[in-house]
Amino acid sequence: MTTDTAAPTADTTTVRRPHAWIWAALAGIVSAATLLAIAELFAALVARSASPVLAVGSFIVDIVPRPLKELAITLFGETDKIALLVGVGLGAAVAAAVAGVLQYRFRPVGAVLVGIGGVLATVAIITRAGAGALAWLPPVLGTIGGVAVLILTIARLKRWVAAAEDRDGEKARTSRRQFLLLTGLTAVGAVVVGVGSRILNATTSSVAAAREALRLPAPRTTVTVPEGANWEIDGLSPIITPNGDFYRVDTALTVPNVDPTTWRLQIDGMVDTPVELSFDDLVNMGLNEYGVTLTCVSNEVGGSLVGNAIWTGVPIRDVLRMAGVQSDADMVLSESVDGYTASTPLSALTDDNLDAIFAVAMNGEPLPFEHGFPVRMVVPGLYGYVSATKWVTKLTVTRFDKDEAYWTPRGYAAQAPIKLSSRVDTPKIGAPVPAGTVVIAGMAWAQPVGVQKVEVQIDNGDWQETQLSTPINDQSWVQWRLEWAAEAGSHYIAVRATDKDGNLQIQEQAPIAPDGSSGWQRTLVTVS
Ligand SMILES: Nc1nc2c(c(=O)[nH]1)N[C@H]1C(S)=C(S)[C@@H](COP(=O)(O)O)O[C@H]1N2
Ligand SMILES: [Mo]
Repeated sequence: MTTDTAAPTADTTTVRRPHAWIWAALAGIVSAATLLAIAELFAALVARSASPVLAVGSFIVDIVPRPLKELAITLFGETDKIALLVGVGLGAAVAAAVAGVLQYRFRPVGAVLVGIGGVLATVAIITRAGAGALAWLPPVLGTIGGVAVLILTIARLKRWVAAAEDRDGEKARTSRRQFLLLTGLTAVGAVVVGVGSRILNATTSSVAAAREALRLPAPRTTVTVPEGANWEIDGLSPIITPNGDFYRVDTALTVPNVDPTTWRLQIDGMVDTPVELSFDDLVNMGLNEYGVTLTCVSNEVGGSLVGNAIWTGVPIRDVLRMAGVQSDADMVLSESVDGYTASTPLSALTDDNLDAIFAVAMNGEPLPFEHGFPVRMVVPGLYGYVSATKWVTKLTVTRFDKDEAYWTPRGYAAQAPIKLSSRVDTPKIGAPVPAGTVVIAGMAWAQPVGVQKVEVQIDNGDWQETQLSTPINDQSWVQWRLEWAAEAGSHYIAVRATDKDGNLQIQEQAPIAPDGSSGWQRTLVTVS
């Protein structure tokens, strides 16, 4: 757009005035890119958690109101985190472009704005849980670099514009070249350094090696999946959810890296003696296996935010006993390394008949990073957000009237038992099935008492009892199946479960907030 086509040096008519605002906006973006690149570089070197984009993203995760968060999850599904980061990036780019223009027009306003942005990012970084002592360094160095780039590039741009306005062709070309050279090289450098550092930061974690090397003591008791527990039916969920297929829900933008050799679990609050355990201390208390189905409060009727695994761990009650819980306490606030908290009724953790555990392994391997490595909680019968804290490092014994957890001020109940539920896995809505014998099958769960029966209703017919697979235990879901002589046409299939206490699944529909969805799933099947 500003190319002076093979212009003879003396011909002043070819000196064109640059599109200064566009170049200023670009310089602003390059300045922000420099800020981020320097910060990422030093984050990779001295403080891995000090990435400005991630810190600002995490800050946004924490402050966005619940309806927006739900919208984000429904719009973007499991990619909501990537969508958020892209959004943060685009927002930063627009702000940086504005800062560039302001610096050009009203010096030094743009530089001051970039400085303020850097300070805010620094605050977002150092106030996050788990921020190290050097966490301020990357964003501060980045901010200095970003401000310097903005001041220098805009100064060159001004020289270029001034020369063009003076119709001084020689000077205009020189200053133009100097501006483009500085801006271009800085841009390339920022992209190379920034992307390289982020990749370095994300891929060279010593924790991955620590997980590979981890050898856990053999569990003293194991869970065997009984004969008849798992039917292999097309479309039906397996009774044990493979780790790679297990749903993931958390507020962590990047998965926390926790080194088991430096990990500590602290128990304090309303206890006789605060306790601190290392990873070895914990596993040396003796490991057992437990089959437990985990469910998210955000699971809609018929949804897939539920999975079942064999967890290896240590009962939480044994650890609480070491600390000695005071009699007027009624809640345990568990906290993860990234500051997330959950409020669990004390009784759910101390009950001798319910095995709430600190889990260290999932389906026979150390916890995957996304599922809480090295230690997470698993509590039968409670939704994950009030019990299943991943990357757990601290328990505070307290009271519901004294403390609250992450989701409590964000529209979810402080206490939330999992609602008795059933779901149709096959046939799937929208996938036509041929007429004849069709197997209708799905899953049902009723922690902590177990599923007594599952019934299916086709169109407006009678409720028919289905066949249940052999349960692993009462804390694990079961499969159910029913053979159906399907005739051509559209049919509704409804399902409902009853637990072993005789409670029928709630028919009334409820949304996921504040304490979990309810309603009988009804799906439409086309038989051809
Ligand atoms: N540290 C941490 N732990 C957490 C959460 C979180 O956001 N951060 N989310 C909870 C929620 S809402 C659920 S449903 C379960 C999900 O566990 P999963 O991702 O292993 O399936 O983790 C729980 N533990
Ligand atoms: Mo959840």
